Amino acid sequence: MKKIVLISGATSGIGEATARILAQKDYGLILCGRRADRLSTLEAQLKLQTKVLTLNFDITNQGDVEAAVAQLPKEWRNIEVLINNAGNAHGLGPFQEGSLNDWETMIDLNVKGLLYLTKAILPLMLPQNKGHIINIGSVAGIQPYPNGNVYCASKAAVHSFTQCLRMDLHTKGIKVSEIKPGMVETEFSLVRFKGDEQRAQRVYEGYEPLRPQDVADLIAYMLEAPAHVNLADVLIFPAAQAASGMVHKTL
Ligand code: 8X3
Repeated sequence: MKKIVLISGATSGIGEATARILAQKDYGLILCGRRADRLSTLEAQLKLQTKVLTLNFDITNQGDVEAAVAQLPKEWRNIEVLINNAGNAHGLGPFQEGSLNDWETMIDLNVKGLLYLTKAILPLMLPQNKGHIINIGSVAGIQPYPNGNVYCASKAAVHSFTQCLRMDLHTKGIKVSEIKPGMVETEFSLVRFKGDEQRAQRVYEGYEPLRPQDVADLIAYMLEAPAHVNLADVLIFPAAQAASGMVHKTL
């Protein structure tokens, strides 16, 4: 096995696609997620290609994050790559009509969860004097859009934090990168619109959105770049997209 990679939010979308591509490339995979059934299915499939360990915990609970990392067996502790992928949007509407519960969920998951996991993994990475942390942000973090309020703010926090973390770690041999995807067809809109399939589908109609595999390919490329190269900050759009909310649809 080439390197040990830990992926949060590995049970669907970009996280799952990344696990599948890195398994083909012989990385050892620690797959994290809340959906135990999906984790075991993925583990059973990917075990045919590489070494896999699954960790089933809630990233928004700091105690659970610490406990999950503390219980890693010795042979899995040399984590070289952390992919902070877990994150979601909940709701899309004017701030004044927003739900406190949705805001808490996004801040807890997109911001605090990412911080908890990074804090827990760094003590394993720092003694190696090498490593790579890839945070999955969003174009929403640099180009906020109407009704995106708290989601955009949470991704702006990821963007700002990633830049600071790169400064804090650049003397420690640890690369820090951010990927900011535009429109990617995953469960993202289904979650954002609380299971409303028609509304979610409309987001991806009339153009070819990115697939989770497109972002996973980028992650693999970033990991396989020469040691002296860091793709520090990458915006990735489908060809039909020019900016947040600006997609050329042919409907
Ligand atoms: C996903 C892209 O534009 O829907 O973060 O926020 S967007």
